[in-house]
Amino acid sequence: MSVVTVQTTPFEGQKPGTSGLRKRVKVFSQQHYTENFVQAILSAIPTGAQGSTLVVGGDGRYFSKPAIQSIIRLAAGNGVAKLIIGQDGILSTPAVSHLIRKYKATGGILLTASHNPGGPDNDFGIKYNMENGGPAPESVTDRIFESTKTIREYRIVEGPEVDLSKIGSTSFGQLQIDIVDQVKDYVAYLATIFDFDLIKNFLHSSDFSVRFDALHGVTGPYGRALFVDAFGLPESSIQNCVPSEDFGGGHPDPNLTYAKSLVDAVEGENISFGAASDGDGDRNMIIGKGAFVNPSDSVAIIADWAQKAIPYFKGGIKGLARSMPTSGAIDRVAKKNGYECFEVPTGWKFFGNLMDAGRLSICGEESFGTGSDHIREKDGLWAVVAWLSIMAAANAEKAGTTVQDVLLQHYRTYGRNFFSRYDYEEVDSQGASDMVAHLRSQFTSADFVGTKLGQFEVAESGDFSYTDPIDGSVSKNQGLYATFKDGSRIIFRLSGTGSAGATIRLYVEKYSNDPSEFGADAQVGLKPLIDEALKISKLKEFTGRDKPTVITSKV
Ligand code: VG1
Ligand code: CO
Repeated sequence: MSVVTVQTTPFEGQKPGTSGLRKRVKVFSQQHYTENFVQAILSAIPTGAQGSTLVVGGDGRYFSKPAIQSIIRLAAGNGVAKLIIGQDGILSTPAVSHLIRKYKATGGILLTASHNPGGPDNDFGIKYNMENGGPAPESVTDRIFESTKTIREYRIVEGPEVDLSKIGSTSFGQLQIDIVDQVKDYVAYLATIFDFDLIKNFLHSSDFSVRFDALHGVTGPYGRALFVDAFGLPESSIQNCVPSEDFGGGHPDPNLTYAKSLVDAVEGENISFGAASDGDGDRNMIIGKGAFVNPSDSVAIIADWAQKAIPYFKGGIKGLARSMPTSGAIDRVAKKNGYECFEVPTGWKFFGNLMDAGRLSICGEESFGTGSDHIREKDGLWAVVAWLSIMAAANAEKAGTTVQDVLLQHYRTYGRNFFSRYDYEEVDSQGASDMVAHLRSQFTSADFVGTKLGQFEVAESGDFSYTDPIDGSVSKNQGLYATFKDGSRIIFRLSGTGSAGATIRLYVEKYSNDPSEFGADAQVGLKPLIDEALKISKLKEFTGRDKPTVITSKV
């Protein structure tokens, strides 16, 4: 087997977004397209591809199999020493992060478009993670992008397809390939973070019932290993737990719109606790009967209970963090407990440096992403087990405590940050960028401060810019924000994970410490703010849309 150099020409638009490169399968399956991008990744590995060890796996979506065979040929052609691949090419995003760290690999290649639908007419994605297990920082993704613009050739070793279905070691020319169990290492690791026996006892000694929905994504086998095998719950505690290449034709995004069958089951069957995760297993949604845990509240509540309820944090909390659009609920927990708290741009890659520097333990994003420094990705099942730990601890203090009780108890201590996000998906790109330009000129103008949008007086506004406190790198244009005198806030930004057209995200937040409002529907209190945001943005004029496709808030 010898190295063959293949001539190619660059493709436009291979720029990694918030979390890797995401495009339609039809785009990835063009001749040379996937190979060009993977070669660009291998060329951008800071310590070089030669002699490296890479973890490879993904959510098993359509096109994963041919992509992995390409990666094997390219890895061999670039002198990679070893690939660690999940059986059948399947590994959740958190599991890849864990394996990179556990086996001290050079990095990892993740094959997923996360919460985007899969199948021949839908999305595929490729992302590179570093030796700390976290998504590549912008310095590396920029290098990848530069290389895709000038690429003229890639190097492969030709050979027969590698059978990924059998666990064990095999080789492809000089390249060693280890096919590993998808769930074992990850679930064993979670068992060191949480007290599985305590959770199990709680679930068996109360009438607290659980339903986990994998939305046909990668967490199916992980969910079964946890809920059925480890916690001894019945089959009926899990649903949609057989991964499928097109997620059963659904949208593997755990929110109230796309996880509706879980919401209906929890309400209709009187289930105490419902949870779902996304296609690649890094997101989570937590609900209770009659209760929706807003992700911005979720991370604040986990941070508040962590030392008491989760053994991993017994020794203390190093610091907290959230992405900029995420509500300030976690800031309040940090303030009360004297923890450092960071505000970073959207995307998990910005948390890694803080964790590596020992300044961050728990962090989250409003987009159903929650996690800690146990790995360097957000972790859906970690969040679910964290919540079960909280429920066990809360019930030990007072039997019969519900998810809704935990929420209200938190609001009584800290007040409530009402939060909602409106998504306008696949709008016309030109209209979206014109709208952003229109908003930028207002939000970045010095005259804007002090003006009034209805009842709201602008206190501060701008385009969010972040300077990493560890390495000093600067990320600009991360979202247009306006904060008002009463503490409320609106934010507009364009999504960096879509694959067609543009997606506009509008985030709104308002704080209240009036207990009579704590039980209210988020939409009602936020309405005046949303109306003003829509008015100043001229969203309807620019995009023709008068309704969002997804709303994140209470049912
Ligand atoms: C979205 C979310 C962001 C998240 C990213 C990746 O990005 O807003 O918070 O980190 O998806 O999530 P954007 O640019 O579309 O707003 V997923 O589960 O890849 O992995
Ligand atoms: Co995801």
